[in-house]
Amino acid sequence: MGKGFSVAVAGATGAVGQMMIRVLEERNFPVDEIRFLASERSVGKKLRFRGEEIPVQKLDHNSFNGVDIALFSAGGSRSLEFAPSAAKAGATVIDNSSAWRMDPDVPLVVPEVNPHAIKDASKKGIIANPNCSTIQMVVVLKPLYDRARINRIVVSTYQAVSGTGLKAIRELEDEIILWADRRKSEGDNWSPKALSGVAYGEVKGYDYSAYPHQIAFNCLPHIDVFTENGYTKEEMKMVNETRKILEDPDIRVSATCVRVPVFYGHSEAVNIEFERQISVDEARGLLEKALGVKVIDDVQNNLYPLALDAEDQDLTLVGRIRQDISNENGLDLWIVADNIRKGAATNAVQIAELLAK
Ligand code: NAP
Ligand code: 12T
Repeated sequence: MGKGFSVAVAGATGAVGQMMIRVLEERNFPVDEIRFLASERSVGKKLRFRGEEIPVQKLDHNSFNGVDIALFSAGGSRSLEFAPSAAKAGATVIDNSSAWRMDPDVPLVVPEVNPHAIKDASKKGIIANPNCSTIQMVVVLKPLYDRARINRIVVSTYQAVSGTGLKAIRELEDEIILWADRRKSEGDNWSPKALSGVAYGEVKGYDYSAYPHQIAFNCLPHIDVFTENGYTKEEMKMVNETRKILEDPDIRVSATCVRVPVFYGHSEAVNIEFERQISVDEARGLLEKALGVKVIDDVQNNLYPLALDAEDQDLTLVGRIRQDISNENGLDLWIVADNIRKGAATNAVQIAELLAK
């Protein structure tokens, strides 16, 4: 072997896996050998890496002999089943699912925030990548937390369909096309409500649906499954992961996670109550210097972070930085990032870069 690593990508054919492959190429990660793993359905497919066609293999317990770094994004149940095998074979797993994130022996890492946490990677051979919505929020919160501590966060998210995977991206596209086709064929008889109440599967003639309701022209306050306390799992990930990454179990967090008809880029309205007062100017100054953050905050010129501007780049955008008029220790922010890049693939490859050092 040369100076590089043997890397496996589990879930290589998916939305996140495909982006992991691109980010490994873009960042010139030192790869000597790469293995692409997915389900049986993908065996026979080939994926390109640095101009070379590489066949996809079926993910199984013997996939990891000789692998140094295994990037997992094949869903939580695959992570639970196969990450320990990868670790046993000597690989360090960087897992994108929620399966291992809250395990006390598994570091939960955002390289701009808590790179030191990877020191515990050897405990289980697994490092967890946080949830996309958590990553972009803590990248922005960290420099503010270091200055003024945080008592409480109230966050509402506006999450893109790409977070659910390739099937959901296609579903939003299909619903929009169906809407446009009907608009054309029905002319003035058209009502924009015409799609609502119609089971999407019935209209399409087949039944697959990524969501329990139409997502086009809609907002669904429902991401992942509901839990006993009335919050969804996605909302509780924001609570628990934020505390773990900032290493402060006392931060209070309340989240409402909403799916919106956007393809790429999660947006978040975040209200923060600090322990000490922090001015807007001070916060802006800290964020302008923060790693991985770009301040876009010029409302006179209609400039604020937008999902379409976050798409396909790695910075977390923050704007609408303002004093909370209801709380002297409060600030309000609008935070946007590409959920598939910084929210998943880029963060995972950055963790691999920490390991490589
Ligand atoms: P996706 O587009 O649906 O892709 C799923 C991938 O998993 C595909 O490569 C698929 O292979 C593979 N897979 C599914 N079942 C499998 C099986 N039984 N054995 C082996 N491989 C299997 O989904 P995605 O958006 O890329 O997300 C993948 C996972 O990443 C999610 O489940 C989630 O855990 C995680 N994720 C994390 C974040 C984050 O917040 N950090 C964001 C998004 C996703 P085939 O093509 O062969 O079916
Ligand atoms: N259900 O990594 O649907 O825990 O957008 C990320 C995204 C789970 C995760 C989503 C999800 C995760 C979603």
